[in-house]
Amino acid sequence: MTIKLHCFGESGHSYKAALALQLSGLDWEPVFVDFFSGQHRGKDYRNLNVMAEAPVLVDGDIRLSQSGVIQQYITDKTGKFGGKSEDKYEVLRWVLWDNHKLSSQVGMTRFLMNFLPEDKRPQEVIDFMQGRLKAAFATLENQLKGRDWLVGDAMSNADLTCCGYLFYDEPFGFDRKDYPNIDAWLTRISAMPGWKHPYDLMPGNPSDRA
Ligand SMILES: N[C@@H](CCC(=O)N[C@@H](CS)C(=O)NCC(=O)O)C(=O)O
Repeated sequence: MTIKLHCFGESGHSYKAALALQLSGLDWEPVFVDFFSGQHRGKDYRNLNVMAEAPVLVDGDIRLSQSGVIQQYITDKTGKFGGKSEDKYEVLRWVLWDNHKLSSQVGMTRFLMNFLPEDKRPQEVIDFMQGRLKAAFATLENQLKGRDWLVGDAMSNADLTCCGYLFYDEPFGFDRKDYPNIDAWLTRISAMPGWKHPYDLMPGNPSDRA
């Protein structure tokens, strides 16, 4: 049975799940969530996910939200991206760090800078968030010093979670040129067979609302 992922192109959190599905080789298809019309706040969507967030994975009777949980489900189903058994907690550490310090803050900053009407963009908040993000980018850059992958010697959910927002071109205070280790790592990920940019992997693109 084809796995369904409720998602949308602008969502880096969705991309973390979509990319793991895509690279795992599982049979899956995206289901568009019309986030910018508020679909995720509606009753039907809340019945799907009480947290009112994308992504949501549906595989038969199984329904999961939270990209990190979905990634773990894909690992349990395929044996891929979990890292060596002794690295299991290290992978989890990076997934939790990403959800707290990296993707959540990039997602918010990118939303404020790009998807809010120009006259509603709160510059003070954006400046504050960019300061926080600089620290997160530095953490990632340091971890990747002298290594190909965040944990162990192969791509794992640690990489699949942390890269989620960093392939997007909309400005959020990140320039790959400033972070050579992150830049090389993103190039390594995008060289994986089957890799696609978020806007090529999931429906929904800022140009749809232009
Ligand atoms: N930690 C969650 C974050 C999910 C999330 O915040 N998704 C955004 C879309 S990118 C969302 O649906 N936000 C709804 C809202 O904040 O109202 C995950 O990794 O799945």
